Amino acid sequence: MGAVIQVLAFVSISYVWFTWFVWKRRKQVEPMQGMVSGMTVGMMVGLIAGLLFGVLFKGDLSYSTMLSIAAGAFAGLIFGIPLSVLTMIEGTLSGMMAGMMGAMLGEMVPYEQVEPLLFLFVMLYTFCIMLLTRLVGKTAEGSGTSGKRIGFHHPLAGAMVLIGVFLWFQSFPAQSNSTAHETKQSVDLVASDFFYHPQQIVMKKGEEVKVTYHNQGKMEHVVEIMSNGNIEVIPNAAHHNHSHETKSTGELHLYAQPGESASYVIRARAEGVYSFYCMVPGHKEKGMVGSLIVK
Ligand SMILES: [Cu+2]
Repeated sequence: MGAVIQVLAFVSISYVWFTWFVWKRRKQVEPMQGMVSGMTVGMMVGLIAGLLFGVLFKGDLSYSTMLSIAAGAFAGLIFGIPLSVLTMIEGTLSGMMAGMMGAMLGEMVPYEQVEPLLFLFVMLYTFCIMLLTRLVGKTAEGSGTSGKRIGFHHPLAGAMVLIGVFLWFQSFPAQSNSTAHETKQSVDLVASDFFYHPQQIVMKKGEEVKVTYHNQGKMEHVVEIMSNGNIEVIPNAAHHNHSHETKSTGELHLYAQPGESASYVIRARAEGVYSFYCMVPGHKEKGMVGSLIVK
């Protein structure tokens, strides 16, 4: 979630900066510029916050919508206060509407499409802020009160900022919904009535191994490794749901209904030969045993 915090920080800081920038020039800003700025700020903040909240609180659309509406409305309102009542109204309403839409987007868009969408919004936001800064700055300058040339006068400066945002987005870790850390080896263990295939699993001491157990039998089967505490399950590394996957319940215990699979990532602390077997009464005796060799 580091990326989310970075984006929120970037949006907040540039929002505060732009609000301050306009506030300092509130006497010279043309009403139309103020209105459009308020609308833009409310809308972009609402949209970006909405998208993020929609993703963060996926499944609870009313909650993410409330938060996003509040964020957008707040941004638009605060921005408008030094300018005019109309700007306040415009900013607040734009923020509310965009927050609502952003939250819906976050709720609906699949995870892998969130980042490109977020990138698009942040680029648009950055571009709008730069453009408005330039317009407001120019007007203020023209009226002569504020002689300082702040803003993006040189077209290259604007391009640099946009390239910066682009590069910054490239630095985000690629979103992956699968295992959090790299698993070196993976083993498929098939169970049927009444045997395991393979009957022997070989792994290296200290190495993480993802064991995926497929129950291809007509009955429920279990894989239980007798490790004497020498094998540990790496938490959160496994059981990410493919549609038919059930979670492992016990420590070294994988359970799956007929036709389903389950997986976990394990690591052995000590060399040795350990056995695994099916805990369903009678199955071990019928041949559901195997060995796990740790070298
Ligand atoms: Cu069994």
